[in-house]
Amino acid sequence: MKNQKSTEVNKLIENCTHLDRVHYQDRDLLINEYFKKNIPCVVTGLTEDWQTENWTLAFFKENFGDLKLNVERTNATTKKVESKEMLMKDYIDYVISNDSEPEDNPFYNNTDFNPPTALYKDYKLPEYFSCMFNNLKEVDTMPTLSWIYLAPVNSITGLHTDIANTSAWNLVISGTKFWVFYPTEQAHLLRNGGVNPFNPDFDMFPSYKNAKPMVCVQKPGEIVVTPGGMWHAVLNMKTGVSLTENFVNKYNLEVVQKYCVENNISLPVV
Ligand SMILES: O=C(O)CCC(=O)C(=O)O
Ligand SMILES: [Fe+2]
Repeated sequence: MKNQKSTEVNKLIENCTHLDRVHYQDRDLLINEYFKKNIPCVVTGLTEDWQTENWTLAFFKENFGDLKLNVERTNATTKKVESKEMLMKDYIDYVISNDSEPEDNPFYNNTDFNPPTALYKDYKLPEYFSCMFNNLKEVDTMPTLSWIYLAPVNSITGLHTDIANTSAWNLVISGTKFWVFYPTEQAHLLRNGGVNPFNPDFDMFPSYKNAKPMVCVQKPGEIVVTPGGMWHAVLNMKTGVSLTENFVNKYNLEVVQKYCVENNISLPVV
């Protein structure tokens, strides 16, 4: 990763607080000190008996190569989104060829690809990651709050909060992700997510100078947990595959319900 983003990322890695790592069996610690307090963290050790390490780019190309994917990229300055449809096999060829000559801002499938049902057996979630809407599955896919990302190096998911203030877990299967999180009391410094954390324009967003993000360099086997409503952004420092699910359960239901009431959304009855 040699571009203008890497200078900013190195600065953030050096100067910011890094997320804590907690073993998945430390359930009470996770729930009381992180989930209930809305603090992001990294869960370790959970995937040791999962089969997700078989989910390589070659595996997806071979088994799901003819699926259509939407891929997109956003121009960091103009905010213009460029999107297109590609067959999975062509997109994977693109991701692999990008690895030897990386683009600064490659296309990314971060809005598309729900895990096909056949892959559900490859991972097993603890109760604290369960989702009360899991039984609202579509016929051929996992719950639509679940996504697989096939990420080229340098690809980015810009600053956002997750859907309806749900929380999320995100496993890096291969590759490396860099995360920035802005604790809720700093949300006003981000001007509604307009700022680009990987190349901030301080003239346009002067209040951003006071932001003190928390950061994480996430490696294979590690799961980053994003609390509902928290602004965050991700840069893929290495090409790789990841799996994420958003969830609603007793530990975050209140935050999601509050969002739904404020935005006139009725939650499905389960
Ligand atoms: O891994 C990514 O690119 C994005 C992760 C994330 O924030 C999300 O899925 O909402
Ligand atoms: Fe997110």
